[in-house]
Formats: sequence, structure tokens, C-alpha cells
Amino acid sequence: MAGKIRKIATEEAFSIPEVARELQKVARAPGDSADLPLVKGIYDAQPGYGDMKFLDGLLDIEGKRLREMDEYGVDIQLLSLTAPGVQMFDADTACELATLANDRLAEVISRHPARFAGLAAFAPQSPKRAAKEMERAIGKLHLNGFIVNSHTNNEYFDDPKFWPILEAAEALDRCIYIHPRAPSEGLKGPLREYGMDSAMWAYGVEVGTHAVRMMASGLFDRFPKLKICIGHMGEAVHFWIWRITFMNSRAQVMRRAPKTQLTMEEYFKRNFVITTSGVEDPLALDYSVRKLGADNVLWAIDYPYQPTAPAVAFMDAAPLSDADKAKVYHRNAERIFHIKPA
Ligand code: 1DF
Ligand code: MN
Repeated sequence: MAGKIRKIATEEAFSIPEVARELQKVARAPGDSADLPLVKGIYDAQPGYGDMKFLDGLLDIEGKRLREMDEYGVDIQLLSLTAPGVQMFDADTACELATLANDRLAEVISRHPARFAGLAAFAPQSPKRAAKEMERAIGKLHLNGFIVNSHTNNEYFDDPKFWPILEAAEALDRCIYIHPRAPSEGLKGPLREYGMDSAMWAYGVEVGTHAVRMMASGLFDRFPKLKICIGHMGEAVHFWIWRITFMNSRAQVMRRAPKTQLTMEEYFKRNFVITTSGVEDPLALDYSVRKLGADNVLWAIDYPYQPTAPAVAFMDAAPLSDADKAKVYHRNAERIFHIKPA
């Protein structure tokens, strides 16, 4: 390809001081959540994640981040409030901070409309207020979609209590990015040792479980146009999808799972897109594009948790046609997240 190809990175994390301060309180409160190692490390300077200086990178948007984007030719970062977002707070605090984070995000985008886009946070603790904030975030702030960090108080989107959120996303025609957080109470036990309660393994187990629960519950029959994005090369769900589909139809025959109009594979292809965040493996990319189609795979860095240079080098060297590379690098992000083509 002769000209420079537009690069839109789609899972790029930021925070604001007010959310960071509230997470420091979470770090100091008693609790046993699997998110605490990361929260204590990043927000309360305890050994571990804090050593990586992620907090500086999260709070900075217009300084080093923008310079690094320039250096590696990243045109746009689609920003999202970093995990666990507002989902560890009480409902009132969560609603308030989601609103504040969305306002700040809209401000920074208005200063750099050609460089940043953004996913709106909301508080699943209060689904009705969440739906209102979602409407405001699209209608008034013109943000590009939504971010949620998997479970909230150990509950998942197949629970009907969350339907106002899914209704809002579908009605607004905006995708919900289901980003990881550490696993829920019921999942965390054997994932605690050896650093496995992290992006090494547990994040994928958590979000993969969330995605399969949604498909197997039949909720996509109620919300056929709902779009869900999952990162980390689809959290491996499509690598398993043949077996998920086969065994789900068996579970349906045994009446252990609800009857669904479509198969699990059909839901995954219709209702999900995936991103490449944090997986720079050309074989995994090749499989993903062939299995799901080049229209359903989006490029991401996972800044500041992953470095920019190798994420760009990976996609530049990817074994894809120029047309497919343009889809993964920017066209799919433009379509799914309503980002104006250059
Ligand atoms: C980590 C990874 C942290 C991802 C993240 O947000 C995150 C990490 C707190 O490695 O500690 O977004 N990730 O998406 O892989
Ligand atoms: Mn991430």
C-alpha cells in the first residue's frame, strides 16, 4: 500500500484523578475481591502493578500519549475509562463518576477531534440511571459507544436486571465493549496463585464466560441488533466456538439450556466483533480473520498496559491483503464505533 494507512486503536485506557482517588479508597478498605492486587498496586502504590507506572500513563492524555501516537503513526485512540471502571463503587458514587469521566472524555475529544474518540462509562449497579447516561453520552456528548468491565457485583448481562442497558445500546445503535476485570467471586478460587488472577489467564476466563453466558441465555433473540466487542483476540471464544455450538445444542436437547433461534456460532458472528488488544500473534490473527471475516476484527494496542511499537509492527507485518488490513486497522472501527472516515 503506497499511502500511509489510517490506524485507529480501539482499546486504549485512561483515567481521571477523581476515579483514581476513589479506587485508592477501595484499595484501603477491607475486601477480598480479585481486583484488589491490581487496584492496590496501581492506585495505592503497593508493590506490583504500581512498579509499571501505569497510573501516570492512564492520567496523561495530551502529553506523552499523544507524542507516542505521533511517533508510531497512530491516528486515533478510542479511549475508555480503565478497568474496573466505576464497577467497584456504590451505585451513587458510580453514577456520579461515570458522568464526570464521560464529560472529561468529551472535553479532551473536543480539543483533539482528529486524534481521540471515546467509549462512555456507565454504572451497571443502577441499570435505569445507566441507560439515561448512555443516552446522554451519545445524544449530547457524541461519544462513540460504551465500555463495561465484565461482571458487576458478580452478576452478568444475561440477568434481566441489566436489560435496560442492553435496550439502550441497541436503540442507540452503539456497541458495548466488554473489557475484562478480575474474575467474579464464583470464578476466582483456582485463579489466585501464580499471577493467574490477571491478564495472563483470568481476564480471558472472566470475559469469555460473560460472552458465552450471553449467547447461551438466548438474550440475542430479544436483542438481535445488539453489538458486543471483546478484546484480546476474542478472549479465545471463537477458537472454541465449534465445540461451544455442538455442546450447546446438546444441552438444549437435554433441556439444560434454553432453546435459541440461532446457534452459538451464528450469534458470535452476528452480534460480536473482536479486537487484537494484547495478542500479537500472526497465526491467531489469521485464524480470526478467516473464521469471523475481515469485517469483524479490529486493531487495538491496550495502551498503556501494552507498548505501542510492537502493536503497530505486528499489524504492519500481518499476513493480510491490503484491503483486509485497512478493515482491521481503521474501516471496521469507523463502522462499529461511528468514527468519521478520514
Ligand atoms: C492489565 C491488562 C490491566 C489489561 C488492564 O486494565 C487491562 C494488566 C486494568 O495487565 O494489568 O486493560 N488488558 O486489557 O489486558
Ligand atoms: Mn485493556
